[in-house]
Amino acid sequence: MTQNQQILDFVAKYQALMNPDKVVWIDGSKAQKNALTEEAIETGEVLKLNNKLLPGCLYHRTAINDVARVENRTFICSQDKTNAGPTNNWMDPQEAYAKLDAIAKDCMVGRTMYVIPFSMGKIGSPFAKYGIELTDSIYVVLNMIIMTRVSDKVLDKIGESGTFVRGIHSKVKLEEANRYICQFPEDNTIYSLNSGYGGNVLLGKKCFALRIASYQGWKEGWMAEHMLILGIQKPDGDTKYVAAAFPSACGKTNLAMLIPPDCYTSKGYKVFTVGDDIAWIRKGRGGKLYAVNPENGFFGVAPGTNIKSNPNALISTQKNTIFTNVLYNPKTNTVWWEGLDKNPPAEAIDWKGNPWTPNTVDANGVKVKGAHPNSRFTAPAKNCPCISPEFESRTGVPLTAIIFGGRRAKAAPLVYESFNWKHGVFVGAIMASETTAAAAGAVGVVRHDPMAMLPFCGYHMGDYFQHWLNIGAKVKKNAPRIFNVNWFRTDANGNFIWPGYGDNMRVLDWILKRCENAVDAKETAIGYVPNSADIELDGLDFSTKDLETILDVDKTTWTAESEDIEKFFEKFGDRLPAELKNQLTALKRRVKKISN
Ligand code: OXD
Ligand code: MN
Repeated sequence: MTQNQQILDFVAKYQALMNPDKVVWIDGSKAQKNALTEEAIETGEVLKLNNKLLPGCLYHRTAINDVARVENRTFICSQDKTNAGPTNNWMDPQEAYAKLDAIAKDCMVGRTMYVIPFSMGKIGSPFAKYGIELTDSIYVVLNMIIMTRVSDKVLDKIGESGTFVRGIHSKVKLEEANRYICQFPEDNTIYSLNSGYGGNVLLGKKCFALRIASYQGWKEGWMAEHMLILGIQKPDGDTKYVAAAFPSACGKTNLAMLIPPDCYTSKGYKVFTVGDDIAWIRKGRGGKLYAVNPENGFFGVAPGTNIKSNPNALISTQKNTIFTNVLYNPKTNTVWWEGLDKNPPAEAIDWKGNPWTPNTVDANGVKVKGAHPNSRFTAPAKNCPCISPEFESRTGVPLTAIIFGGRRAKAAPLVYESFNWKHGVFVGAIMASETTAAAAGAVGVVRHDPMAMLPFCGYHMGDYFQHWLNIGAKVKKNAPRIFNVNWFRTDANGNFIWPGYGDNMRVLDWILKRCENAVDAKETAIGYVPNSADIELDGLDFSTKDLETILDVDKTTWTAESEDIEKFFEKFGDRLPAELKNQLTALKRRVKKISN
């Protein structure tokens, strides 16, 4: 397959350690993919779904102890502990390699080792970065073929540059106690053992395109971010691009694929999806920031996805898609999940493989979910009806705005704009959000999640903040404007106040108008907040008064918030940029002046 000695040495080293019966090089061809699919169907690793209703679609269940990213078992293995920073788990690289090698020894006996050459970003484009993942899972191979650009051409490209990210994955025995997701940023290496869940094992995604790439970007002067990218085409045909960072399972896929309300579509507005999870951003033509989506598919959360909430995502999953941990309907040989529709199958098999009916309850009488809350679809990006014509762009799309957003029942207003780039970096750094099922652990707990990168930043987060400030200084007046949104404010009964989904277009519209200096705003302690009359409410049963309740900036809440930020910032010690300390002091001063 290749004469590149570095690649051959890498494969040989882990072949010798893990001792597979066979080594298969993945070439990206249809014929090989089909043969592997047939093999996985035969062994039961995947199930072929109804070819009429879901052509080319497969179903898979992971082990029940292995359904989400495991942040407490994820490590940044930098030579110097302080370089991993206070927000990452750290392991000494020598110790980590020794520990992982011991676990991996002979783990592929009786198995095949697949060698996957893949590209993050369009092969040969200025943004592209290459990797090789070794794995003993056909499920991983089939997912990687959807999520990245898998091709033997990558081997030639690596030959030219000589550098690639080394990914080693084995299911080993799927033991929780020996599950490790280790990143070695200084070695361009990822080592993932004892898991079969996407976020831990599709090494191109979180491990490479965020953890390793954020480190590469820091060293090379660009950024790898946990952001969707979308384009809004206005009636005059001009398209503006926006990137938005939200923590996992907070609606990035829904926002990326939104369908605007009638009052916009009737005027000719259209939304195009460039990416739903990861953006690589760098300075380009005209001194502006440009973004690409380095992925080739969507690894989306299934529950809650339906023909109303996100028709584009649902349509994307109707062919050549892999469903993981959703409910299986044996009668129709199809799948179902909570929130798909109001017609669950009368008898089915739940995500754990147990018989299920809509009335199944557990020992405590609580209804059993058919699909795991973090069940997923892996769908090719090209299936998406609103995929952007710029999806394959080699140079990316110019960013007009960057949006940060968390899931906050209180505190953050529906939308506000930062005063400038430096303040915008502060706004990103103080992001907090309620935890979701995308990561193992408690759900609904508010935690600080700067720029939605808490689980994904491959180096010291204080240095990461400084990197953001440096990038702003590089693009100066051409910097995108920075905003914060919160779709998740709740009323006294815990119900969401803002309708969200397609109606978020109304907020994006305000954001674009701000970027064009076409609308005024109220200067508040935390930033510029819309005048309620400037958010389009046409066609919505939502009064200006309702809007005001979610645009308020409350003194007591923000006083508590500032104290909490201060505590969080203390973690970073002297690696917290002075600029952010000054921003906090200024925020506190402004909050004090809020009149009740
Ligand atoms: C994801 C995640 O899968 O953030 O995108 O967990
Ligand atoms: Mn994500």
